[in-house]
Formats: sequence, structure tokens, C-alpha cells
Amino acid sequence: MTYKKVLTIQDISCVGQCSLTVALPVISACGIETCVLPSAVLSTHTGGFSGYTFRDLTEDMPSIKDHWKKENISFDAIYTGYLGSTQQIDYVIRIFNECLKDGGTRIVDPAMADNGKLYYGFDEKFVEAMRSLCAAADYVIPNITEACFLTGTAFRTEYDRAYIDELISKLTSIGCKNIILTGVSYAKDKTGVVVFENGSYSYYEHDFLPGSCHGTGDIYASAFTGAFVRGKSAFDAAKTAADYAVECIRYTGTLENHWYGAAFEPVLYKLIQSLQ
Ligand code: PXL
Repeated sequence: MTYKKVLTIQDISCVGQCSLTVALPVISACGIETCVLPSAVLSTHTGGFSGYTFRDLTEDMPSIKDHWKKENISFDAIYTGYLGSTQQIDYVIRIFNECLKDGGTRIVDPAMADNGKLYYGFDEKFVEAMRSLCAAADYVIPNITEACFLTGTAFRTEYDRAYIDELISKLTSIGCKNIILTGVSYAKDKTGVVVFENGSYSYYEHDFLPGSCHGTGDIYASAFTGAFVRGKSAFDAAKTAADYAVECIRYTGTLENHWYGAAFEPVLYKLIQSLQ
């Protein structure tokens, strides 16, 4: 196996177990060099805390990219998560074009919404820009809410395979190539992930654990990226990431009062074992 290098672009929420504080340890644990480009620094994430600080790092992105180019630094994959502004999306597309190795992979988690709602601070203009980033990616990893915003589809909590097929088809018509759609549940107590790759649909179902955990989307996308870059197929990486996210949620459920994120660290060894 060759030693691979991933760049991940998302915010640092200093406290909150999401974005870079998840991506860096999880992808590193997959045995991959993990380089970071912080999109913003926040004192905490925006889901449930109030009065958080927000330092937008948009201005720094072009000069960081220029320095990397001068140093001939390039990446086997670039994975993006929460981005702080529409302007950043434009810069990220340039980084895709200028800093990815030939044959490298662009992975976009359009981290902007959940449970039928956009995260605080995002609007339709941001959604519009995110559509263009998704069209520039090789793999997109939306949840159902994000897929609805990207495609202008009404969000539903109860649905059937036809609704999911329609979402996938609309995602492809806005330019998405390969799609990992998370949180797709066709049966009570079960949920799963749809993998739409090279035009074909597959589904991995796993247990649904009650109680939503903030940041599980970031755990999922980071584990997918790590497993995929390590050499697993998209379906196997999607399955590995789902199994790991379930372990994180299960462990978090044993803790009292841990409301702001998922305790992914105590079960990180299970992700490493699943990659052996
Ligand atoms: O987990 C997604 C995420 C990442 N970063 C920040 C967030 C959120 C979700 O709310 O607020 C800053």
C-alpha cells in the first residue's frame, strides 16, 4: 500500500467534536497523511451553543494555495466539509483544479443542513454555490436534508424508494457524479446509506439508534474518506463509515449529558481494526 496524502478543508470548531477536530484524527487513524485548510475558526460549532466566536479565514485561502503551488505540494484526495462563505466555495474549486494530483479524488460533504433545516448562518445563495461545488466533485456525501436543498425538493421524514430515486436523479441532473446519500431509512429501527456509483444503486442498511448526535455527518464523511483513500471501494468505504458512526453513536448513548457531539475517540480503534 502506498502512503497517501489527503487535504481536508473545513472549519475548526475549537469545542464541539465536529469538522477538523474529527477529520484530522479519523483520517490519520486510517493511516493517511492529513493536511488541513481551516475555513474558519469558531469557539464552538453553531448547533446548540450561543454567542460563539467566528473568524472567517476566506482571505487566507488564495495565499495558502499559492504557497503550496510554489512548493509543488499536491494531494491524492481533497475532502471538503463545512465552509464559511460562498467566496470560499470558489476558492475551493480553484484548489481542486490546481492542487489535486492527476487521478486524485474530490470528495464533497455539503455540510450545511440537517433535520429539514439549514444550519444557522446559511441561506439560498450559499446553497446555490454549494451546488456548483457538488458538480465539481467526484463523490458527494449529502444527508437527505442537504439533498433536498441542493435539488429544491420538499423534505419528508416518511418516504419510499421512489422518493429516494427521485432525489438521486435530481442530484445527477445538477452535476453530481457519484453519490453517498446518508440517513436513508426504509424500515422502523433501521437506517442506511445509498451508494450511487457509475449509474448503479446499492444500499447498506444498519441499526437506527435513537437520539441524534451532532457531528456524526463529519465522522461519517471523514471515515468514508479515510477508508476510500486507503483503497476500499466506495461501497465498502460507505459500509465501514456507517458501522463506525453507529459505534460512535452507541458509545455516546452510554454517557450522561454529552449533548454537543459524538464521542468518536473511544471507539476509534474499531475503525482501525476494520481497515486491517
Ligand atoms: O457538523 C457540521 C458543522 C461543522 N462546523 C460547524 C457547524 C456544524 C453544524 O452545525 O456549526 C461550525
